[in-house]
Amino acid sequence: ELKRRRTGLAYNEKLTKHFSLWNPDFTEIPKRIEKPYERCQQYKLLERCEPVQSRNATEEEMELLHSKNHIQILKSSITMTEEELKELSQKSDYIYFHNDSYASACLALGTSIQLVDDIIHQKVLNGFAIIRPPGHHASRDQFNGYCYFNNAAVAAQNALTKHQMKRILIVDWDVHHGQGIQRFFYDDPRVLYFSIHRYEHGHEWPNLRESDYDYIGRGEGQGYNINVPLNVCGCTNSDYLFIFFNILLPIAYQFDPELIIVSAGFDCALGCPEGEMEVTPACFAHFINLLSPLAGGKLALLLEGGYNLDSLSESVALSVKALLGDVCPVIHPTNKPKDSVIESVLNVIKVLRLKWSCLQYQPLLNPGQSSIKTLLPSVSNLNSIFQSPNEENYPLIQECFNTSPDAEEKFGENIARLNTIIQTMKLRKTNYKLAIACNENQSGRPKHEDIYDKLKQYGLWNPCYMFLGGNSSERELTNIVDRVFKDEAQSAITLVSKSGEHEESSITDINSISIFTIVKCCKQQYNTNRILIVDWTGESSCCKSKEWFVDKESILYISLNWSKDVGQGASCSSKTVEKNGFNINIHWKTGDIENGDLIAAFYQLVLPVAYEFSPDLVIISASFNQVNKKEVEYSPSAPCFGHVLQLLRGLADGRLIMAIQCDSNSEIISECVASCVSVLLDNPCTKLGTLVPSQRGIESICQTADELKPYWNSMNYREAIPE
Ligand code: X5A
Ligand code: ZN
Repeated sequence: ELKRRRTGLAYNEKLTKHFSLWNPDFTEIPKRIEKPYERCQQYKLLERCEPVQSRNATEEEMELLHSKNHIQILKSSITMTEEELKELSQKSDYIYFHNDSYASACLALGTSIQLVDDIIHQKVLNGFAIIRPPGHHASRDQFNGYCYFNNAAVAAQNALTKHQMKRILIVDWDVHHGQGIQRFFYDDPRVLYFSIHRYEHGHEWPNLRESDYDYIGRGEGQGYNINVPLNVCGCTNSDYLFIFFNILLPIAYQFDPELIIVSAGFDCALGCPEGEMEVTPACFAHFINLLSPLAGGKLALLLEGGYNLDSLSESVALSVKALLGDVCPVIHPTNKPKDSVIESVLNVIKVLRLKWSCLQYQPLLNPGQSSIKTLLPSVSNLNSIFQSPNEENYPLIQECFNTSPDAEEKFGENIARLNTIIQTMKLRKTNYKLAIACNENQSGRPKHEDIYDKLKQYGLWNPCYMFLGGNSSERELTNIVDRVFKDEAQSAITLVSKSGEHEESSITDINSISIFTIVKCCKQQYNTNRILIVDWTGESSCCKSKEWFVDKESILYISLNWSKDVGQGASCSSKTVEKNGFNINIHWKTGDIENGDLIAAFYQLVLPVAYEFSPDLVIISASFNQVNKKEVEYSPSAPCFGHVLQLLRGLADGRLIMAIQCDSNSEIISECVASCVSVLLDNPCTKLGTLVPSQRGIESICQTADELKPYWNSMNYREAIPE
């Protein structure tokens, strides 16, 4: 198999020709692509990416969504005088025309289509188009907000018509609402448009009523348009991740897209004067990491806004790094999302929960009784939601300019913080992706030959580095910890089995001993402050090993065990939540869970709490023995474990140690291990199909979430819900 570079990068100097001849306030300037490209160069990313052929869009492609008249007007600007250009610009909102506008818009659009096509044809896995002018405000017949052709929308439409795609997710994290994209696909269930934008109850540009949460799509497309309005400025990583965990990921996993297009605007990033939000550049890498298990990794980022060149450039470069599969830089521990953001999220859930069964974690808000205040009339019956935006009739909301008195001071603080972040950015680099500790041909030691065979069969054996020997398991484990903390390997896997001997012989299960040894070594040798242990060994160990980990809130222990005996409480007496929220045991109601339940536990519980804890190391204590047990009716599938590993890789700079207990040999265990190894080697996750949690799963997750309320800010929003 030919090894291609996984990430496509599109850039063309010709895209710098178009600019505003007369209005310096129009910050959509050529440097907006030059600087990010330069930053990618500084990070040595260009040579790691596959160049994407930039090209002009054909008329046929433009006409997929734009009218002939619209195209003609733009074309006519090629030969206009400055006076004529000015006059034409006046007819649109936040638009300037330049003799090179048509050329740039054609090239930006064609290049966007090309990148998406290359991804669909698997020339590259994913990619980034560093392009301008942006596109998401343009509609069929409107130039708007620096946008001429709608790059993301036309690329999506092309994927529908030319490649018969059936489900495309468009994530729009530009700080402005991409009303253009919304209008194109408002009736179309094949394109799920998801936008997070500054709204301020309509007082932020483009001041449209249709940008609010109750515009959910129409007819067949009802439920496939999702607006998350941000009604306050200063939204942070915590607010955005809260939206990802509680709305975007559940819906994305249920929608099961074949392709994800991101309208990647970085005007929500810290320091951008347009957005006044505070998402840090590293957080975009996390957004990408969280989306990457979906759609088989087919992810196309198209540049939209972003008007602070430093913050824009850093964000773009870190996004490209994430697409390349590099570890996500550590971000600050998350804290409680803003009340206003909680309110928006609950409002979105309120209008969508009938359509999306994955949104069942919050009790239905009873309109009228809600203690949460909205400036808008509350939605009292679902029929009133179906307002139809059409280009003739958009209710406009007055723009307001009452910037708060300390806004300037705040802006200065943000710029200072941004500079510190950029200057002190630490990027972890390792020689190897994955170290596997295994003992071949040593007497008295377990062999896992069929697992190794499976890895060889899948071509995963050679890319795994460092075959560590060692006679005592303690030495072997210490060795593994060294590899990870000395940055020789990004993550590590060790296969353990019951036959091991250990001084703590009262504890019988070897995985607990291994975890204990790893933790001890981390603390003694590397002064590790916070360790997250995720345990899905099933059977007995969940209740035993955690007893060791009681010290000073430095270990967060989460067990997700789903074997029968644990589920029915036979051998597990532990409470759901103990030790001030640092021992979490999800007790699955009937003892068996499916893919949808495991994934939901991650986006609803594990990830929010883990991002708030912000570990220095993630340890996974796993066993796949229960996967094929006869008495277990349901179980997550092998690829599903790959997904949760990918989600966890965003934490701790990718420092992840996995101890897999392999007592028996079976095809399915080998498959599970191979799936994990594959993901840790940066291969894309396998698609899982549409996922929703089961009713049993929802109950278990809700019960756990409720009990976590007092201890974890990220769970605290559940307080806001009235009975
Ligand atoms: C693409 C984009 C913003 C226009 C802002 C007008 N457009 N205030 O970010
Ligand atoms: Zn924008």
